[in-house]
Amino acid sequence: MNIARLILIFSSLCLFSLPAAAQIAIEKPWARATAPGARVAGGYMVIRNQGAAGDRLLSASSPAAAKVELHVHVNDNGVMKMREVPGYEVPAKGAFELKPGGAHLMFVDIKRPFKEGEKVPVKLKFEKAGELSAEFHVGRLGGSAPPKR
Ligand SMILES: [Cu+2]
Repeated sequence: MNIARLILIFSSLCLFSLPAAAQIAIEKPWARATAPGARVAGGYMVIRNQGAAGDRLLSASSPAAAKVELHVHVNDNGVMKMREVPGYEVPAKGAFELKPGGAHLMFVDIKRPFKEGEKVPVKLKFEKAGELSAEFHVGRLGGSAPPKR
């Protein structure tokens, strides 16, 4: 066995031992500030998958809310409605975007209002990448883009 072949074997071993979490990046996680008395809040981000295999966001949780659901907006006879879904598919070498009016994390029964400038910790559980943590920066009430940071 020559050296070049040995190096090839070692480098492919290294590739396989790369933790799957390194393949998933959470970009610009943010949430909307809430109106007084609101029980829910929306969270948004771009989930980028640098890996060669697709992954799936299975669930999310946060100490700031009783639960965090994965929601999408669907057009039901001309009326936009939110619906909970069991996961978001993140394609290989691709991305899945959560944004106002589209897919979003729904913080349900928030413990206190989300105030602009705060950060909300969230744990995201992926089928392959496992658990990742992200800090959602709270932007304006009704804002449509991530806050500047
Ligand atoms: Cu929702």
